[in-house]
Amino acid sequence: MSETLENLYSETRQFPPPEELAANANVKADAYNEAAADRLAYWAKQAERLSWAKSWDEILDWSNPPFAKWFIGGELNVAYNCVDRHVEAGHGDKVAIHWEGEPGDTRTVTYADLLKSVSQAANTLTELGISAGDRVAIYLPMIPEAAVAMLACARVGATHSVVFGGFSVDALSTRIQDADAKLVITADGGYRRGKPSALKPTVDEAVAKCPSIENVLVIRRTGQEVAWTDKDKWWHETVEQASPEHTAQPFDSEHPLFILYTSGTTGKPKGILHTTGGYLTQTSYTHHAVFDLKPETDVYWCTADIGWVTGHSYIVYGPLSNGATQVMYEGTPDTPGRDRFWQLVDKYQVSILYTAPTLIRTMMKWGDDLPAGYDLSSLRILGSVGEPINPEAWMWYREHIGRNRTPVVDTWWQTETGAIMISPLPGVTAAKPGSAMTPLPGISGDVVDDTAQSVPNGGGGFLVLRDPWPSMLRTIWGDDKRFIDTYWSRFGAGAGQGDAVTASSGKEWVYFAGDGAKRDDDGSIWLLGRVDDVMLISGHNISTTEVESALVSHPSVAESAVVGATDPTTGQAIVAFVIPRGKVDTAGDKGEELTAELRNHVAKTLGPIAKPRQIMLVPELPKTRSGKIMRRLLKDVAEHRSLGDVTTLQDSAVMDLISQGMKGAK
Ligand code: 6R9
Repeated sequence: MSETLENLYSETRQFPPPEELAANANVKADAYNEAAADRLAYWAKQAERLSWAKSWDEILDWSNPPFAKWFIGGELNVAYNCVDRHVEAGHGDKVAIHWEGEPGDTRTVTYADLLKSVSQAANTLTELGISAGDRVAIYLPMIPEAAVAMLACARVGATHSVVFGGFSVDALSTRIQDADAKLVITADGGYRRGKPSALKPTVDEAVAKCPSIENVLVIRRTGQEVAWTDKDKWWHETVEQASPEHTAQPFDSEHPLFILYTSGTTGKPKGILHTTGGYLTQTSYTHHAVFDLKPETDVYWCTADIGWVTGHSYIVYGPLSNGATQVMYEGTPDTPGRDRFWQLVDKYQVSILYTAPTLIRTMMKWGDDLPAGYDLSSLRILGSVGEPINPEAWMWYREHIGRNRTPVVDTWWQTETGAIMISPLPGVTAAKPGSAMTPLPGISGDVVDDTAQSVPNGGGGFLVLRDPWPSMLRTIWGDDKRFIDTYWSRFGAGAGQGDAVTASSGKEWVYFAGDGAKRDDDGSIWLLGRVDDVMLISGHNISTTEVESALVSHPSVAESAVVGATDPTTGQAIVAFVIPRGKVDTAGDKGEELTAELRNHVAKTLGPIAKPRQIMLVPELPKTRSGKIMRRLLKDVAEHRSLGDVTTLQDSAVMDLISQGMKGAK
């Protein structure tokens, strides 16, 4: 990619916060000034929201960049912060988790219940020989024990590595091996799409390839038959029989809390390492600031899976450290019906909803009538994460779910950043549909050109982060060099010098996020997708996001994915895959009429340069378990290649459907 990204899309709608929300917001506009005046003091103040067994001596040690240390000398226990302190403050009876199983069974878990389970699980971990610094793999469905298992690890100082339930034997075993884990916590299975889906057989096969595993703790969820080995122990025969007394020991602020693997498009998965004090400080603070959580009255629901970083930071650590009451749902959004989400919002009177653009666009496809049938008046803040949210999807979310009242916060961050970095503040920002707006107080995000110079307003380029932040990744597990190469060698002090760089080079270290972005005329930041996906059409750098947003702005389109396919005349040409909205008729000639109309619509919205060469109408798009579109597979289809790595695909049947449709096309 050369200096800039073409800036084709313009959006002028803007929505200031409701007055009452603004007046009572947890974080107000002065926070930006306060953080700008003294960034480290600002973070130290946020760290004080937590309970420390020993205070820190120094806020940030950046003497050995890019290896940061935060709150040096401080000691705390993460589980104590997420559970015990709320019980000690008299909130033991408060609901922590309203859990809803897919078949409709429910459990209500209070903070006192959570304390009991986490303490019991911590005692069992100790009995099984797990001590501080050991690694534990967690492979579970969305049941309360998933949070309990993570917190129990944190409580005894073990480093957890959560793997999406449903990932393959290969994915699970390579992650266990890379982290050299001693224990797996799993379940017989979980419910997905109306039926039990087994997990234990995958664990059995994986463990057979992983000699480091000494024990497997198995939760009974579905009651399916399971094979049994002498490493296996039932959770209900161990944890649930263990003593509920356990005193949490504090750990060093830089003690490893978890490893979470990100797949990326090439190479082996990267084990992103997060530590204790800085991570909890920023997840807790951002959850408080971005969702304006009022723990006494709000009911919060993040629809992510715990296998995704969003589940770590915004189901477990952020919300629980803030004493939130939240909803946790086991299953898929279309079981038993496509109204399940709205039924749950209505039933639990959810006030803060945090979900992904993929789900919002799916809901658009399913039609406006479904949410219209429910009382969604409890909602006061809506959040989005995972991909750029197209302006039309943002508008639909605000209108049909937020009933035109609620702020929408589009939150940009990554597994690597650990917590939200760029987002509106719901009581401060006049948000624009499709923009993540501005870095949070204490965060320095920037959009730069090839030479790491900030682009002017109206320009596009690469998203970077300039100063270390508390919840930043500390390294890639076992691979410091890859950590430097991947994130720190594109720009700034680390550029082109490999690991020979020293702090004395005088240049600033710049974190390369791998995302394209632009700054609009007011300076607001718009994310434009992964730089690997940027298309080069007749010498113009065009982002996939802008073309997709143009397509989604057409009333017949629910969702779209575009890729640049090799083309003899233009270098690359735009090929678009489009899912029509629910009621759109695409039978016979109607389909061709629609694609012709859509090609013209894009040309009219963005200019002729962005007109797709070809548009395919498809029933589904290939997505990861966290809902990100896998454009690389669509590119393989568009260029008539056999498919690359499909191990992280959510539903493998989708690619067959798309490839078949492609064969039928010219
Ligand atoms: C939290 C999470 C990180 C990548 C990131 C970017 C994309 C996430 C976004 C967004 C535009 C947003 N991304 N949030 N793009 N707007 N609000 O998703 O972590 O799974 O590691 O993915 O997701 O491309 O670089 P992770």
